[in-house]
Amino acid sequence: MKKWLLLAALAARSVTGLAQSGPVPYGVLPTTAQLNWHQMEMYCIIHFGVDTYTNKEWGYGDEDPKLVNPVKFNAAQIVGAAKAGGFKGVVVVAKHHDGLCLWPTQTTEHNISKSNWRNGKGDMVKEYQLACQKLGMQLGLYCSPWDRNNAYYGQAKYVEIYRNQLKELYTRYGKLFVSWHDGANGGDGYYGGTREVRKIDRTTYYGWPQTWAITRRLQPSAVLFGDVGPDVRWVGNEEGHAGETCWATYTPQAPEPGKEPSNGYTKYELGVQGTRNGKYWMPAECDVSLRPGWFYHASQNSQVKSPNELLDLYYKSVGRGANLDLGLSPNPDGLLNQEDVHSLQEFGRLLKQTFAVNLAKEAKIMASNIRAKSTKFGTQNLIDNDRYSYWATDNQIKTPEVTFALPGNQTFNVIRLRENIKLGQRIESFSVDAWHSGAWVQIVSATSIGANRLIRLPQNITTNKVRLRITGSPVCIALSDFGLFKEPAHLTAPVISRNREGKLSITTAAPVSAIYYTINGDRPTLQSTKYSSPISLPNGGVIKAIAVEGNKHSELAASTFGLSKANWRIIPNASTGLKPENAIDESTSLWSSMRADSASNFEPAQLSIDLGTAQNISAFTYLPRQDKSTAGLVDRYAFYTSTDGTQWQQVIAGEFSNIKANPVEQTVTLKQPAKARYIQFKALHVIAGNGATAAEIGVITTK
Ligand code: FUL
Repeated sequence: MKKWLLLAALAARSVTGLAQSGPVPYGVLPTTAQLNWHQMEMYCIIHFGVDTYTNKEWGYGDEDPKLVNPVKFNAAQIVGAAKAGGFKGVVVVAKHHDGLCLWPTQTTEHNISKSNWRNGKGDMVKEYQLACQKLGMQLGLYCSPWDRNNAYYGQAKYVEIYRNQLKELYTRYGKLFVSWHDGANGGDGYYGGTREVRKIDRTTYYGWPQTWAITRRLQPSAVLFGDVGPDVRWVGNEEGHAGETCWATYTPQAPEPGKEPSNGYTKYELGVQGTRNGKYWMPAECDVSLRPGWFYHASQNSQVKSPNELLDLYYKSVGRGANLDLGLSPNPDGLLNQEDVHSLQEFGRLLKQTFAVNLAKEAKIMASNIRAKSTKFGTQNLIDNDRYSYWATDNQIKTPEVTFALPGNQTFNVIRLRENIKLGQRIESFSVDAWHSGAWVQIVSATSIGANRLIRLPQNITTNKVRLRITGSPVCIALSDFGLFKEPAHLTAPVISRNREGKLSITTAAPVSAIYYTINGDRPTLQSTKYSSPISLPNGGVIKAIAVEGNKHSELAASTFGLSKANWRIIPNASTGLKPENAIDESTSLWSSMRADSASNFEPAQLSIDLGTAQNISAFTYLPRQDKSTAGLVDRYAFYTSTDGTQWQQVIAGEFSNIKANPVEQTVTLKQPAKARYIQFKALHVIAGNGATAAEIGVITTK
C-alpha cells in the first residue's frame, strides 16, 4: 500500500473511532453496588421483635426474650407478599434498639436462643435468607447501633461487640444488597440494669470509617445506608417521599463547624432534594411503613395503606430517582395480616397494569441530533427497556429535542425518563409537549431525572405526537429511556371525618353515584347501608366505606374513632397555654403551651378535660402536631384520671418512641380499663422547645 493511502486509512479509522466513543462521564458516578440498588427500585423492611408483643415502637432493653414466640412464623409468607407487590428484596431488622438479636449470636446472651421459639433453636435471619433464596429476592440486614440492652453501651467495648455482630451477620447469611444503619438514639435505656441516660458523640463514638471497612471487606456488593450515607442517604422523613426535584448526588453537612457529617444529624431539606453536582453519588431511600408504625399494633389494623396510597408513594419516591423502602410488620403469630398481604398484592397488580405497555414503543422517533450520527447512540435505545443503552448527542449539543410520532392517537397519563447513570446525572431540566390542533402544547416541565423519573399527569393526554425538549444540561446528554403509559382510571377512596359535634361525614373529591358504609368492621358491599347524611357514633368504633360510580368501586376507606368529643370541655389550669380547645376539636389545629421566650427551659404542661359523663377508658390517643415542626412534640407523657376533677391518679406513663421521625397518632392502652369522668394529659418531656403541643387528644372506651 502506498504511504499516503495508509495514512488516509488510519486517519479515517481514528475519525470513526472518535465518533463512536461515548460521552465523557459527568461528575461523581455510582458504584456497582449502587447500580444494583438503583435497579431494585423497591424493597421492604421487616420489623418484628419484643415490640410486637409489648405494643411499642422502641423497646427499653429490659424485655424478657421469652415474650417472643411467633408460633406460625413463616418467612416465605412475608417475603412472598413483598414479592407479589413488586418489591425486589427485604431488609430484616436483625436487632432493633431494644437489643434482642433475632439470630443466635455469640456476642450477647440477649438473643433469640433465649426465647421458646423453635425451642430456642431458631434463627430468624437464616429463615429469611432461605425464603429470599427460594423466591429470588435480595436480602439486606439492619443491626441497630443504639442498643438499650447492652451493659457496655457508651464504652469502647460495645463498639467491638457491635462490629462482631456485623461480622456474624456478614458471614452467615450469604450475599447482602444493603447494610442498613440508622441514626436514632434517645439516650436512656436498661443498659444491663443501670437504667440510665447514656450520651454518646454520634460523630465519633461508633468509629464509622473502621466499621464500614468491615462491610466493604465482607460484603463488597452491599450498599451502606445511613442518614448521610455513605452509599445511600436517608431522605429525611418517614413518609416515603422525596422532593419533586431530587438529585442522586449529595454533599452532607456537618452538624456544627469542625465536626464530620454523620448519622443522627440530617437536614430534612437536604435529604429530600439532594445536592446538584454534590460531592458524592448518594441517592435517597424513602422509608415508610405500610401501617402507621414500624412494628405491629392491633390498634392499627384498619390503617394499612391502600394499593392506591402505595402507588402514590411509588411516584413520589421511585418516580423521583429514589428507592422505596416499605415497612412490613408481622403480627405476634409471625405472619403478615391478610389486610397487609392484600394491599401489597393489589399494589403489585396496579404497577404491572400501569407499566405493561410503553405507548412510545411503536413511534417513529426523530431527534435533532444523534452523537456522531451513530446507531450506537440512536433513539431506538430510548425504548428498548435497557437502562444503560442510550441516546447521546454530540459534545456541544446540550439542549436537543426528540419527537415521537405515534401510530395514531394514543392516550397516556404517565411519562417515564431515565438517564444512563453510569455516565453521571447530567440533565438539569426538560419539558414535554403534545401536538394539539396543529400546534405544540407544553404538558409538563421538570428538573432532575437520574435513574428514573416518572411524571404523573393530572389528566389524560390524547395525541398522535409527543416532543421531549431537554432545556438544561451542562454537558451533552445520555438518556436511556422514554416511555408513555396509561395508569388505569380508578375511583379514589372516600374521606371519613368527624366534627366537634361528633357527626361523621363521608365525602369524595368528585361526585359519585353512591357511598356505602359499615360500622361492624365488615368490608362494605352494595348491600351495605347507603350514606346519605352525617352519622352519629357516640362511643366511636371502626367505620369502613366505599364509593361507587357506574360499575367502578373505589378502594376501601377505613377510620377508627374514639369516644365522641361532643360533650367534652377543657378545665383551664395554669400551664394550659394557648388554644387548649384545639386539642379536642377533631382537626389538626394546635394546642400549645410554648412561651415566646425561646431561651427559657422546658416546663411540663398539662391539659385537663371533662368528658361530660363517667366513661370506662381503655386507651388514650395523642396526635402530635402535623406541620413538620418538632417544637413541643411530646416524647414522654403521663395520663391521669379523676372522678371529681380535683383528685388525680396517674394511670399510665411512658415514652412516645420515634415520634420525631414518624409523628403519627400514638395509642396508649391501659392494662385495665379505668372508670373516670375527668382525664389529664401531662407532657413530661419534649423533642424541642419550652412547652408542649398537641393536635388532638382522644379517649377509647369499652363497655
Ligand atoms: C428509625 C428507628 O428509630 C425506627 O424505630 C425504625 O426502625 C425506622 C425504620 O428507623 O430510625
